[in-house]
Amino acid sequence: MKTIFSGIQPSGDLTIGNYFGAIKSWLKLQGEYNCFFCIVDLHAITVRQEPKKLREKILEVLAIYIACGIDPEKNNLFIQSHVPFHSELSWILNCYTYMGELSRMTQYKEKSLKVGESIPVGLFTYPVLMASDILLYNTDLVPVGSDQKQHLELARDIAERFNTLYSPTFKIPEPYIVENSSRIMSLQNPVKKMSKSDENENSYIKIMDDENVIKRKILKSVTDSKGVVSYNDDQSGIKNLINILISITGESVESVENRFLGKGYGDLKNELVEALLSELIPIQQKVRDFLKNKDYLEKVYKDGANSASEVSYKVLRKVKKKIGFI
Ligand code: AQP
Repeated sequence: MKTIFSGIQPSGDLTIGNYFGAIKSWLKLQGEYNCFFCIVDLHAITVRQEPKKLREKILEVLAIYIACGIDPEKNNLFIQSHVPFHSELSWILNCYTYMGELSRMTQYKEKSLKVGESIPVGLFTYPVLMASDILLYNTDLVPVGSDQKQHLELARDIAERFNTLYSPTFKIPEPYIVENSSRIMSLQNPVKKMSKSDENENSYIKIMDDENVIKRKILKSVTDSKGVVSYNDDQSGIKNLINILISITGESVESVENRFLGKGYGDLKNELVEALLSELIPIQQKVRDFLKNKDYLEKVYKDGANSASEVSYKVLRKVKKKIGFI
């Protein structure tokens, strides 16, 4: 079985972007791949987090993974900071990565603009930690959206550099393009990715948003003045709403366009609200139930950390030996 590594930052409330873009596509991978699905808390602290909220969000993300159908018996679910080898390998690989390479990372350029003058070094070296996450598990495939492609390229470069300097040590990971997984855009600015840290609450829908909030946010979403339900780049708001709808129903774009011939945006929005509610409400109930069962969640993340440690320890030990540590 090939190995897949992926993770989500508990840096806020997960959105339907995380759900349709990551978690839902993971469901198709379980059973067919050896999957490591991580809650990347070390990444989350590259921007300031409130400790109490972070603690809550870490458990909530775990509960969301399981409630969405990611089976802890079939996959490896763990919390990144529980496996200290991530930080350890990250330090080592920092010494094999160049300032120039990290300065070119688009996500760093964008995120550093948001934090003002005092830019945490962690934000700059974030891609090295991500490379460590991936390389520690002999990962074959990494599901990546377009925004993470550059980071994966860097992970490959670092691994190849290390392998050339010493001898083959790291497996070189490949990107895994998940079929029919779509990029969900902001509801207020549909040319921008939907993001949980967006300042405008109306731009995203949280997996845990309640019924009225989901309804309000969809009804308020930005559209255009054309008045025709059509899937094209000039109508990015409508395109985004159709993408969300078909991510739930599996219907084709053409079929949606045909069904809405002669109908208005209000009809599309109302149907989308219904579809979202029927998708999210059962998940929300399960999340609440799992969050009441802290013992179960603790068992899942402890078991996950143990088996992740077994694999990653061996890779790290090999690295240390190669570079001359005793
Ligand atoms: N809008 C999206 N559409 C499709 N996929 C998305 N993902 C996130 N947003 C969308 C996918 O979720 C996984 C990891 O998410 P993350 O939270 O670790 O990082 P992120 O991509 O930076 O997400 P956010 O919401 O924008 O986080 P913040 O605001 O904290 O930086 C990835 O698989 C990603 O593709």
